[in-house]
Amino acid sequence: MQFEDKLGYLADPRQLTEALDLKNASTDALVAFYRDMVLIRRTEETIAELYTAKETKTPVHLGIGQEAVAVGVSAHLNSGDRVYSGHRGHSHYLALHAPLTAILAEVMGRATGASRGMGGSMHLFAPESGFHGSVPIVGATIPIAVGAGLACKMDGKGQVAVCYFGDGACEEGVLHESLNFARVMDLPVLFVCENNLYSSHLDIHLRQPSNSVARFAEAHRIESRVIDGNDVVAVSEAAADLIEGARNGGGPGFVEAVTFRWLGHVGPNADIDVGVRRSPEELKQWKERDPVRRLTDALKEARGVDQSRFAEIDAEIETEIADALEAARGSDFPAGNVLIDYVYAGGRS
Ligand SMILES: Cc1ncc(C[n+]2csc(CCOP(=O)(O)OP(=O)(O)O)c2C)c(N)n1
Ligand SMILES: [Mg+2]
Repeated sequence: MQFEDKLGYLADPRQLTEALDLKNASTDALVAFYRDMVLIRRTEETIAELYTAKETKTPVHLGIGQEAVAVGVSAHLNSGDRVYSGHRGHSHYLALHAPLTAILAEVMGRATGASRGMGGSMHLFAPESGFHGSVPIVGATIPIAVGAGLACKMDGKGQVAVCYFGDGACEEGVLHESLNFARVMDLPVLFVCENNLYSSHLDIHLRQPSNSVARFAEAHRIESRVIDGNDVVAVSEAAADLIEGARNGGGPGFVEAVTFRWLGHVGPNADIDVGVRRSPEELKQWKERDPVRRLTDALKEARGVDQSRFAEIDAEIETEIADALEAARGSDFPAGNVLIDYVYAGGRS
């Protein structure tokens, strides 16, 4: 079989390493993107440290290197919109400014966690921030987001549902059923695929006849954008267009954001020893496409933002994380007798 390299330069980490083209985005909005991306990265680095120190009570799937996707999409969401995610969902939760203490407490198994300390990293929940849940079953939240899209349409208030998933989820039948239903019913759903070219340890070229997944959207007549997922401006532009269309009755949209995770499938190691083709060279090249560094380079060069502004934000984030960590560590573990209280809606009785 001939493998189709449809992504070309988007999947070649030696390309797109230069400063971003900031287009006409405002400097304030771009600095806010920087802040959100650094908050996500530093929180995930903190979670990695907690994991290594055996302070976590859960496996952790880290998305360091992929921060631009969630930040670019979330910039266009309003209160009342509903976001769903999967096993690698920290960035999707944090980009909505969902509570920092609750995510740290959750991975540490504490009662103040986002799922009361009983779910772990892959069961985050913060509906007051628009995050309606993540679950580890690959593809499982996609139809739930479509159901939320149906509810948004029935409510008629111009709200949208967003579902984040990986390239691996395109190998689940439910994605295709969901795309079809969303199209046929013209539902306001944004499907966001973080195509990091790997599912667990398996390179996409060993799993698919093509490295681009937007063809599945095309098959269902859903408008799609295939973009550099490490370019927060490109993500923001694509999301803005498709979300606006969905709010105005145009039906679903699909973003294929091409990106790469710097760490391994699960845990804080790099997985360069277990992967097929995931070599130290490839990883080093992908780090050259760092979404944070490309944004700061552009803000310095094109907008004259001083390094001291970034340093100030970094310091604020360090304090924010330290405070959240202290609060999480100070929280109790859930009492053993509450274990089945939340299995069924309405509680035990
Ligand atoms: C239905 C199902 N099959 C298999 C798994 C095991 N599994 C967990 S994550 C994962 C890989 C998913 O890859 P992708 O969707 O590309 O997301 P990424 O990890 O790259 O972010 C697999 C196979 C699972 N959790 N659920
Ligand atoms: Mg993947």
